[in-house]
Amino acid sequence: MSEKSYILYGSEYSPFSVKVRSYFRYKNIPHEWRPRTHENFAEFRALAKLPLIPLVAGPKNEVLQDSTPIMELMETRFPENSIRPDDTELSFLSFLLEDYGDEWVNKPMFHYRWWNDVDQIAVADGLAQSALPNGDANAREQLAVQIRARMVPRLRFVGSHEGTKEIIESSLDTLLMLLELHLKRRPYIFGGRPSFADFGIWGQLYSCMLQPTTKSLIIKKFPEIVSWIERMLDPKNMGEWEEWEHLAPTLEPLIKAEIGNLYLPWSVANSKAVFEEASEFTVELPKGAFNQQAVKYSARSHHALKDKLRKVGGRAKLEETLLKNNCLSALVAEAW
Ligand SMILES: N[C@@H](CCC(=O)N[C@@H](CS)C(=O)NCC(=O)O)C(=O)O
Repeated sequence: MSEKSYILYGSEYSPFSVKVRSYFRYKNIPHEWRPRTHENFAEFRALAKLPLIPLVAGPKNEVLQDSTPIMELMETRFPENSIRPDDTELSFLSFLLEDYGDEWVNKPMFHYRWWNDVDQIAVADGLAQSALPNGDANAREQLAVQIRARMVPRLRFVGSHEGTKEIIESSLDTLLMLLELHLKRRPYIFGGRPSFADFGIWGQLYSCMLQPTTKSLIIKKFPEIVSWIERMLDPKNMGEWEEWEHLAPTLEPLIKAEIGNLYLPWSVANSKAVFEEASEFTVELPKGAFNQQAVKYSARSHHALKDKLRKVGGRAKLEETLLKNNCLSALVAEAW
């Protein structure tokens, strides 16, 4: 590894880690992918400000965490093959879809990961195997049991419980159905090149492929998504950004159904709860009430998205698109 390389600590099972790894690959950023293991955990902990992966250790003792800011910073250092569509309005939509991937698609991914026995067992085994690559079978088995017992109760952190199960599962169905149609005509969400949107949504769907229930759902019914998931593992520039007029017929339905009608109403209600220091909140969504504990991180990313929208100059056409797709009010609301 050259001295100018970045070390990327992550896990194959961490959607945010593989998101950054695919980004580094696409941008040809010199890096070493270092799966976090029990053996290197002390080294990771000494660097980490937050106990989270991905973590990027850069030249000159620099430590970076949080996938979106990592990628935004790298865009300034490695401007070639930008992942922001040239058009500022499309660039904003790409951030919106990325944010939806990170903060909402994470729910079905995590829900399916820890809901059914078959998925709990497969993922806990995989996580134990990656944490102890040199351990014996017995140690790995014990670790898998511990991981499963620790993670299943965390379903409530993403709001997954009997009362929300159907909303979460049908949201993934809708995303897959609409994304499948959209990807029939292009290799990436905004045309010939991957954007922030692809990396965000892909990280979560790649994780879904490591879980038996979602893997079989995707493989059975969504061949375009399977190809895109494979393509995004090591993405290449395959052409130009497309015009909104070409993208809109199949991208607007996805934005409206998933972001306008589900994710943003949830996100506003969450931000309001965080603002009011409420520990939990309930929001009425088209398929019923969604109740969960308030998430500070998602409230921060909601504010960051609103800031990004404010910075788009001459955004009349964008605002019209957002309005038409039920997204505008959530992104211009004053307090939250
Ligand atoms: N917003 C953060 C989220 C990072 C995150 O939630 N990472 C999870 C794994 S996907 C994590 O590190 N959880 C604790 C652990 O695995 O020890 C990002 O985009 O990087």
